[in-house]
Amino acid sequence: MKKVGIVMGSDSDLPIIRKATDMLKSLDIPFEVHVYSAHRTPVEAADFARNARQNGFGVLIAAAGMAAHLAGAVAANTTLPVIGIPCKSSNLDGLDALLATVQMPTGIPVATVAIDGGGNAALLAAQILAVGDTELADKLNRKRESDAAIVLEKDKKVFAELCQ
Ligand code: RP5
Repeated sequence: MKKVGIVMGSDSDLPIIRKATDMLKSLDIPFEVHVYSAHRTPVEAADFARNARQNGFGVLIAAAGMAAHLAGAVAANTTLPVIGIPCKSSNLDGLDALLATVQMPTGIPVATVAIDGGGNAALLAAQILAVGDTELADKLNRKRESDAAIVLEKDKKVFAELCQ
């Protein structure tokens, strides 16, 4: 299976990345994690993206806060799909990072998830890999079913408490 490549702008983004790595682990998807900044280590960030396809990655996740240019900088250097996670690391509550990540110019797309959306970034990466992997697609279908069962269990409890 192709690996998911994860880059974060700073180790202060780790709590968000852990949500992604936990999800990938639960789906048995191989991944690699790096701290590369679009601003502080631009050469390493670009090299990682340029070499990602030949290094066995199928999709990349880039997480950054504040002036969050990492996902865009990564996407500029690869035609692998890039998922951006805007991180809430400033007193603008992540809105700065959201706009910087999502507002990409035509030609260099970044699939942006919610602010701090590490779990969904991993699931979207899994869904991209599952396009060519029926075993992984089955696993994702089973996860959807078990997630739905949890919600329906909560529905029963709330109904019993408030309506019976
Ligand atoms: C961004 O600036 C990082 O992705 C991080 O979210 C934010 C703050 O970085 P630190 O100052 O904590 O290293 O580049």
